[in-house]
Amino acid sequence: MTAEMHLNGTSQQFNAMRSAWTLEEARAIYDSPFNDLLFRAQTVHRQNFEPNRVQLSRLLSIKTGGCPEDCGYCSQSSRHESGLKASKLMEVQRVLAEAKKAKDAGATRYCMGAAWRSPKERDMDAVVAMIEGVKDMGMETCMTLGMLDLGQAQRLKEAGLDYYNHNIDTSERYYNEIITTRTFADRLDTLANVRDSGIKVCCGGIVGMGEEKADRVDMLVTLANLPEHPDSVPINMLIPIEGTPLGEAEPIEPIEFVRTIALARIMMPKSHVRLSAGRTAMSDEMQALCFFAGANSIFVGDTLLTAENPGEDKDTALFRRLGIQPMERGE
Ligand code: SAM
Ligand code: DTB
Ligand code: SF4
Repeated sequence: MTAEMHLNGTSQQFNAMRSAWTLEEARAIYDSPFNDLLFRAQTVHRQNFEPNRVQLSRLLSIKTGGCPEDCGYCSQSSRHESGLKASKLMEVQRVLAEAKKAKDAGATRYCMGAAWRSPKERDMDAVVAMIEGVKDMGMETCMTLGMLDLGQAQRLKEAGLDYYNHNIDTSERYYNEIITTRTFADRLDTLANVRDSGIKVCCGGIVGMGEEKADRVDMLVTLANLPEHPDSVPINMLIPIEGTPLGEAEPIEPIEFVRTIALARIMMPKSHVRLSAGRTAMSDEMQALCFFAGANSIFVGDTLLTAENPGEDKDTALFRRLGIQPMERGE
């Protein structure tokens, strides 16, 4: 089906929860005239969400650096010379004190990330206590701890975990250029374990890693064709980190980035599309276009896991200028 036919289609067509997208269809949408693409993405967005509401998530690195994996973009891999100091798993009480600050600043979801290949048995009690503590504060909980087997996913679910973040990062074709220590299939296995345990899936990727347009489209088609659309789809713009293999990567052209957001919105109409890493390098106008293209979630706070984020003052000012309000919990 062509992009034009879609544009002339009924709202039913716009809104359909599809999970059998072809690469050709997706490519035609991605390549359609920018105004048509944005109009369509905004239409889908309005059919499924309050158009002027954006969900706020806060990240905390609960275990930083020293990671055995070799992800080419990451400051936390022990294989790169990024200069980052590795630290042990944070104490539960410290994590909860940080979570309280995030809640007071308006975050509705608290995402805790660890630089692990996968969690070790000895760490599970602490991780469970973190989930329980953050839930007791009334925030949604999210964790990103690397690969999970089904038993681990079930244990996190029993602790009350709402979301698990595990990204496919790029297309299957380009994947081996970026990561060699875990496969694309490993990632899909973890996503299946998370889904089967009843935890909601947060899964997206990174753009601006030297991939081609076809890889961006392919990555989104993989996400949109999962057995269920991920509840959250983080789209990260590469933050080039000195000392990593991608430290000198050419920045992505902003219009291409906005097209990626729009395609995610169109193919996964009910998912929260998160304008994720890389906002410090974006103009206000680029972020505004991303919101218009259907992004409706961001990370708030001065830091992501290890890299910079715009911070509360800048985001409050941007939201005021754009007339955007934070989403309530569960919206
Ligand atoms: N270690 C866990 C894992 O990889 O599964 C969780 C943390 S990892 C840092 C979470 C995600 O952050 C990565 O999959 C990647 O998509 C994103 N990310 C990491 N470094 C980034 C960078 N420099 N720029 C943009 N996104 C990045
Ligand atoms: C995701 O897709 N992006 C977040 C979160 N999931 C864990 C992480 C972004 C990390 C950016 C680089 C850093 O802070 O080191
Ligand atoms: Fe480790 Fe995650 Fe960084 Fe990969 S992205 S090196 S798994 S912390």
